[in-house]
Amino acid sequence: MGSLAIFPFKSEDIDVFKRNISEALSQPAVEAVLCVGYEQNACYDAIAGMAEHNTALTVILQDRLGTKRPGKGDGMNTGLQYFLDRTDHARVHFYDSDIKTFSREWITRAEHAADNGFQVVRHYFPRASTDAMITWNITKTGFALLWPQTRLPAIEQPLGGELLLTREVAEAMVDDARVLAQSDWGIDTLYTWKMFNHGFSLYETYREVGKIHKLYGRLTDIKSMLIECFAAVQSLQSEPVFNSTIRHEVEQPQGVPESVKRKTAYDIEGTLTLLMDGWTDRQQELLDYFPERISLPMLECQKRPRFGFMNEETWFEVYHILLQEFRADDPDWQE
Ligand code: GDX
Ligand code: MN
Repeated sequence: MGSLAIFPFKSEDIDVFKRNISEALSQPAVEAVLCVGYEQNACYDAIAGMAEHNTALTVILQDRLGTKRPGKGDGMNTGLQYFLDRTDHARVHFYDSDIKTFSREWITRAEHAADNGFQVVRHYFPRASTDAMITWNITKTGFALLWPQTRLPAIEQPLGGELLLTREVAEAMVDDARVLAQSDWGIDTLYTWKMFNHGFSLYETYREVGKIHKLYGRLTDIKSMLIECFAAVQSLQSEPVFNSTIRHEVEQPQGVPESVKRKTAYDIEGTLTLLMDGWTDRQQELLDYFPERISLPMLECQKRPRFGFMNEETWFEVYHILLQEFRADDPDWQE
């Protein structure tokens, strides 16, 4: 019995990562920690070195399971398969390895909710005002627009990598070919959607310390995440949702720490020029899919960056069009 804690990782700050592993190992419900690496790099070697001195810690490389870009999805699914095939733990936790505010308390709170009968526990947290833009603009928006009658859009953190699953939930995930195929950043969207559609009960804990983690430079750094998360929503759009509701409890948000209030999550000045640069003829033609009150200000971006016109209503309209027309593998659409 007991729990397995999994950290997917690529290349992270080794001190932060090691501290997180130690926190997880020190939590009484955790019997083992599994780190799933993208490749054998310096970070992998450092964690493998730590594992030599600790029998409860295992480090492996991710398998090629999916059909999309090999990314975090292959990492998480490799972890789930290990959990099911190689252990008999009752519960599995996932945590990002770069969280500076992580502690064993996160695990304790999730375990407590699972003790109360919840099958899935997700953590949500106060975010810097410019952080979690993909959560807000892509995933929550997509769920709200496609399944407004359900509780899917009410899930506070549908994209978070911090969650607990009981064994039956893990089994349902790897039994679904679409989930296994989603090897890229779209994995979190697929997990959330699938868990909801299966009717698994969900508890969301509020982590007041916030998720302080590695930040981005220009928004180009999350270009692939943006596209892959949108494409994941798009791939689900004609799927029926069987449940309008599930057992779902959400902790009330408490305070927001000063450190989170003051943080800027990316380089805004560096990002603005992206609106101006590199327009091709074809990209200009693709604007014909949109009404003029959208296409004209977008065209003007070549002379000066504009974005004030993109209010909530306009984004709603754009999102609808993108669901129909966007081609995730087309470089002009990506830009
Ligand atoms: N094994 C493996 N393979 N791990 C990966 C890979 C990969 O290809 N890519 C990233 N990771 C690890 C990474 O080392 C970290 O531990 C975690 O996955 C998340 O990656 P990070 O670069 O920190 O992404 P970010 O932007 O923090 O995104 C995470 O948080 C988002 C959020 O907070 O909303 C990630 O879990 C997203 O899915 C989530 O939406
Ligand atoms: Mn991160």
